[in-house]
Amino acid sequence: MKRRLIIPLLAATLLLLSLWGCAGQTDSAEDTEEAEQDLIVVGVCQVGAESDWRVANSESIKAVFTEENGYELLFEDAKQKQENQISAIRKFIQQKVDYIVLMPISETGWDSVLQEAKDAGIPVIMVDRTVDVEDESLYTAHVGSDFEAEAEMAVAWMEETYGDDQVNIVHIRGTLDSTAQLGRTKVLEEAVEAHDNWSILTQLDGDFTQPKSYEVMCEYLSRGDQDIHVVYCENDNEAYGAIEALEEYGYTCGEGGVAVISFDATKTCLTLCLEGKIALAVECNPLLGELVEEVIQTLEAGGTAARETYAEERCFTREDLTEAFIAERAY
Ligand code: GYE
Repeated sequence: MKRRLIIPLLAATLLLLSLWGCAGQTDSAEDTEEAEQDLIVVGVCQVGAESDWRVANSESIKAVFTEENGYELLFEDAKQKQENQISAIRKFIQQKVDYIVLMPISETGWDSVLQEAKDAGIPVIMVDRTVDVEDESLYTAHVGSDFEAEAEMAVAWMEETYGDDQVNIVHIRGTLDSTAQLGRTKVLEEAVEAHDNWSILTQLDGDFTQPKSYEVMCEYLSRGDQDIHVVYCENDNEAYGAIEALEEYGYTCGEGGVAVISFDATKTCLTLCLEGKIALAVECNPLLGELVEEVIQTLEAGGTAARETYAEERCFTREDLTEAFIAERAY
């Protein structure tokens, strides 16, 4: 339901005009009507604030969906719980928002609540991750990243770096059943299958957070000396936790030591990459606000939004980076 916003400046001008005795010359009721603007009400259901990526993603959404841009933003932080996301969607339906934007924590378990949104006639736009539903018409569009393509960049780098040498990999997974985890894991596992000289020493669950990754990595390293070549972390914060644990246990990260691979490539990660502690940073662009707005504007104009919109992404090694480049990055 569109909300009416009276633009204060125009209202004040009308008041002044009437005080100056000009009101008789204009139809003030009509002008007031013209001074009103429809706000598009957008209910955003964010995963939480588990990573630097997530914080940048929320900021990008909040920067776009402002009253000045014609929106009323209802923002819910689900604190990394799917049940909170489901309750938030139900609340948005009751509030009769115009659009629901969902960053789904996991891929499964959405069919009924999305059906409720569909029955209420509210388009749902998936952002960042997506969902696995039987009826694809339960959501209108997806704006995010191609997580498999990201992981292919990491695999290509490993092929180029290690050639026929043995590669022992510690794999720290992100939140299980999230699109980012599924894509990044699938490509790695398939590549390990396809390379006789690659093996996964262990798979740990870091839940995309630094403390969890530090904890599981410490637990693994406490079992004794490991011959680790690569630690494949499914996001930056997991990489920070892993590095902390590795260094505590006497490993060197970088040149002549363990190669840490990270996804997101936020500023701190790029700085660690420039310092040599992170070998490869695969970019995952969190600045999705404007792309989401484009979808909403297309729908507002009666058009059909693209089913999938992927942000452009690349990867970085130390050689690609300078301090100035990192300083200029928006996230
Ligand atoms: O890589 C991670 C975040 O889904 C792309 O979630 C997102 C991932 C991102 O917590 O940092």
